[in-house]
Amino acid sequence: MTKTKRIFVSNRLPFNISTKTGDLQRGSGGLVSALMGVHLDQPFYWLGFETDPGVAAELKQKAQQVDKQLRLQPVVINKKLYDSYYDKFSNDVLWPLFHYESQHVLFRREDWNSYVEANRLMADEILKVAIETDTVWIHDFHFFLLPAMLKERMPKLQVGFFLHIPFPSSEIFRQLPVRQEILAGLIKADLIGFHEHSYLRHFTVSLTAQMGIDSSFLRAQIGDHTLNLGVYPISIDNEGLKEKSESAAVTARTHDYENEIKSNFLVLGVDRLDYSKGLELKLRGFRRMLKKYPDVRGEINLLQVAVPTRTKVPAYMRLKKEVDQLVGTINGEFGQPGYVPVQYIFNSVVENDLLALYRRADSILITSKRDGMNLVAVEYAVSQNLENPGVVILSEFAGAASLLGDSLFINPWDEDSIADALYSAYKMPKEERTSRMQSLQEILSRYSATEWAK
Ligand code: GDG
Repeated sequence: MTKTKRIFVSNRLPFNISTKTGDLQRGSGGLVSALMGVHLDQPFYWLGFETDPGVAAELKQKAQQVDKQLRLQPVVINKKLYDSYYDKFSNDVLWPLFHYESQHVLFRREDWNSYVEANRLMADEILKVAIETDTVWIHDFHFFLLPAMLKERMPKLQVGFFLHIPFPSSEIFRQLPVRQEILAGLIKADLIGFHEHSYLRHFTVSLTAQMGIDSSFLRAQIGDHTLNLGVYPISIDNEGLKEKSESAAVTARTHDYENEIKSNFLVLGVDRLDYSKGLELKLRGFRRMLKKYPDVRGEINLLQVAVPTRTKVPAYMRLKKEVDQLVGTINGEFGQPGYVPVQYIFNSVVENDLLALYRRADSILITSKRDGMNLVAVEYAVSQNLENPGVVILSEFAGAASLLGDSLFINPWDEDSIADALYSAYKMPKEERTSRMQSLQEILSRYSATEWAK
């Protein structure tokens, strides 16, 4: 008898081939951080797109070096189709709309056609490796149409779908010209998971408004098909991350940073340079703090790691320019010899450096305008040393806010809210920092990527 297997599907595979060394290299981003933390005790397939056939062949061959259970299945897609389905429809329509940034939406019918075609290509490839008793787990907004495409041809296949970004209010969702087509594709899944209750609620309202389908909070009966719905906040490999952050290599790096980064109170920011992450709001809030609380000048520094993303897209270029200017303005206005308030890195850092920065920083500042979850907040909390922990300052618009109740919450649109939270974090007595962090770590110890996946 053929063994039942699990099949993961995401836009890209979790690895690529380094152009410098030719080695397998882990991809970045929240989805990879979470999914690579899932430990499964049986083989699983992972399908994702790759535009270069040579890289695809190499990926397949090298995959077992990292995990013997993992069977990477690169699906080769033509570059032109990929650009239209991914860069255009997924990233210029679905991403901004689902993050309440309608002004960035650029809908073109031909890109929608590419999205349908790319979903069909992925469905064909899944059906080459799947049998009826398998479970397919689809990740994210790139594949809203896959559940229906799979079920049509293999009705008994178990199909799960997890949305890594917010599901927007029905009033926003209805702006999408292909709103019904998207829902029709998605509702054929057996289970749809969201990070947060409000996303699920928005989804059920749209289901009623657009499709006339009523649902209880956790189930919709659509003819003879039962669609299950659930809230499953994503997590990471907490134990693994904790261990790494206490390792000798990270401890040595943390000491380096303690000597190199001169600051009495270091606030850290780690975000992709995406408009959803609110970097410009973060800088305005930081500037407000320096104005409103003169005693912090010379004391508090912000170190912002801004990871480049979609650098050739005009909206992202404009954002970069605005951020560059704000950094210059703040440093010009409040800098002194020996005190540069904002240090800004437009690059990514390697994992050990990131963990050392988490350990070195006195606070993490997250100002997302909208964020499905936000794993940086989770990672920061997990990596803290309880002997002298830092403070999590978190936007109320990040999904993580529902989980991390002992953070200091801010409304990123309110400069004073950011300024006041920073000042409170700076003044916070050690006992309060410790009790807040203890409670955050306690909550997070109950969540792991593997439990989430189960
Ligand atoms: C999407 C949703 C949701 C960042 N900079 C560096 C680096 N990172 C890693 C972090 C973290 C990940 O990237 C970022 O994850 P987030 O969750 O914060 O954000 P997105 O990438 O936008 O992820 C998000 C997530 O999916 C999962 O469902 O939470 O809401 O938008 O793991 O550590 N890693 C390294 N260097 C960096 O410079 N090594």
